[in-house]
Amino acid sequence: MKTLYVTRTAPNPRKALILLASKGIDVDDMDDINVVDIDFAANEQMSDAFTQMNPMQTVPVLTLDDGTVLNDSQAVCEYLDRVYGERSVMGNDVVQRAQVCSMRRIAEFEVLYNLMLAFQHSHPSKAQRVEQVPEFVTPSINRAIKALSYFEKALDGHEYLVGEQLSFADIVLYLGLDFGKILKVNPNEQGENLARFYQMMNERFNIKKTAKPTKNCS
Ligand SMILES: N[C@@H](CCC(=O)N[C@@H](CS)C(=O)NCC(=O)O)C(=O)O
Repeated sequence: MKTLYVTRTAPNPRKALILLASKGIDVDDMDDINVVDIDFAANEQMSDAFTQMNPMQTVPVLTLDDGTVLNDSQAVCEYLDRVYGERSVMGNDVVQRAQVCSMRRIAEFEVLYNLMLAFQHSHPSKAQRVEQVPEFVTPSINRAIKALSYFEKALDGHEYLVGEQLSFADIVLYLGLDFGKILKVNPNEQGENLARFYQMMNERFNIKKTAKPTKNCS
């Protein structure tokens, strides 16, 4: 049995959950993947057992039947994309794959990661994890907002970032926009194309859609 370790509210594990959802797969209904929810509030990612498996103390992690440990969201998503579902969200041909890769990396490094850094340098819950530099917060948020203007233009006249179908680049951009809300970056105020894109993606992939199923007590 494979095991997928996630925290369902955090952007990097959400990539894996949304990727599967975009293929019509409910992670909690998979026959060969067991899902383990890691509680950040209880610092479960710092436990000895988890640290032994992933010394980076981050989620997502996917462990395979032969004991292989994939401890990075890109690796986990590449694996899930190839093994499950019919259509790849990483691109259907060589050029599309390259385009998805390019858009995904810009969304990741310029938008999502700058916002994550701003969060890590400002939120009390992360004080244990990083040496917080408050001066870093505003420039990081501003850098993310500046990069969003690139995507506002890219989405002009287009539903998705690459081609006519949803790709992994869209998923990462959506997660950047959604995470920005924590830092008071309103996804609906970054341009009309981004607002439309955010609403479309949020309808399909908001946090509730991939939430932990509640136990049936009957
Ligand atoms: N490069 C890693 C980064 C993963 C990462 O930073 N995950 C965050 C959640 S989005 C985490 O696990 N943080 C643990 C913590 O803040 O203690 C990846 O993309 O998988």
